[in-house]
Amino acid sequence: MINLVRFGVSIEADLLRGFDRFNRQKGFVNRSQGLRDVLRSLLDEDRVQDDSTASLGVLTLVYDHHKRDLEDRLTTIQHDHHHSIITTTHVHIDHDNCLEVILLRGRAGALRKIASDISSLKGIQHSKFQLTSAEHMCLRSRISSARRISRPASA
Ligand code: NI
Repeated sequence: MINLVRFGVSIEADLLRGFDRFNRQKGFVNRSQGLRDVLRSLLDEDRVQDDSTASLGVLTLVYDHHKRDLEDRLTTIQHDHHHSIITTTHVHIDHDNCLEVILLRGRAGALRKIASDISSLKGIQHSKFQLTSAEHMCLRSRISSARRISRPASA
């Protein structure tokens, strides 16, 4: 059972009006629900700042597939990091443009590096990377064991 705790908060009236507006837009039924959502997001953002945090990543890319060598380089990088990549979805948006969404699992620092290496490839028109902490999920042990398996047998 969830252990709920009540506490009092004093804030400026303007700030509270803004928070109430935010809650209405989000469809939250009360301030408690809105505050829990805001706190979870804030704590999650903070956790993934630590490079060692077990995390899930979503990398969204838009690019022109006619750009020389780009698809080859994208494929090579993804093969280099196949332990960290869960899946990749590719959509042909129109004659020229592609949307690719890459889902990743691993330590926050390693995923940031992979996302940065991919996003900085010449020809990528748009990229967005989102990280979510997986520390509280069973994925934490799977990420740890994946790291163990990836070590050379002689080590
Ligand atoms: Ni395509």
